[in-house]
Amino acid sequence: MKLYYTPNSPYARICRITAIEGGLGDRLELDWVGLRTPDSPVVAISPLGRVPLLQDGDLVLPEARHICAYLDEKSGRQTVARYGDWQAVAAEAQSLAFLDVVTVWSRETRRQEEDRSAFMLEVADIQVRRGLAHLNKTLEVPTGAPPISFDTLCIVAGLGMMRFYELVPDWREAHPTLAAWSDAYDAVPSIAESAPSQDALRPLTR
Ligand SMILES: N[C@@H](CCC(=O)N[C@@H](CS)C(=O)NCC(=O)O)C(=O)O
Repeated sequence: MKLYYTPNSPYARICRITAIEGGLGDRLELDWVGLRTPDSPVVAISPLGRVPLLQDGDLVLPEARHICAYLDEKSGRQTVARYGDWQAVAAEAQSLAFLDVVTVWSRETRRQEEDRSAFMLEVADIQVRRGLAHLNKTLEVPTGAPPISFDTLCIVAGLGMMRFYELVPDWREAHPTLAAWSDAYDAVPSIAESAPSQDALRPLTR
């Protein structure tokens, strides 16, 4: 199995952590690809050229949630909420939406200054701060090993991006429960080793 990824993609990060936690780290070949480059190997098999993208034989599977469900099938674990368990699906969808709005915000900040939309920056700021307040109110700090699920990994990846791009500088003081929750997860080796890094940062291009 091969995962096309970029090191700072939060969606790919979720897949990488899920593979490691499922004991599939050795079976998953990682291929760091360029984005928005016509010669990217991803474009040849998936027209929009996005990551994460999993290839296993003739299967070419986009979307982090589907990839994690596929990895679950291989590992025998369940990290993705099962359709039917609608409360879990709803919680997962909220967490994914949090990651999505953090991603939108971080992308906007990475554009050339003259291309940035003040409106989009303001909307994303409001949404992310609402998301933080919701998470601070609803999450419980794990007492033992933090449960790894697609739901919790969306929050981990969203907070990781938010911190990396310094989007909400006072978030820890404003949301102490969430900060303690985040510290517990950041101590998990697969999460620590997959954190976004300056070395992997690339400018956004068309
Ligand atoms: N909904 C997708 C989101 C994937 C996504 O946004 N990938 C970004 C990298 S983080 C990408 O490939 N962007 C390519 C582009 O913007 O051209 C998922 O869950 O996998």
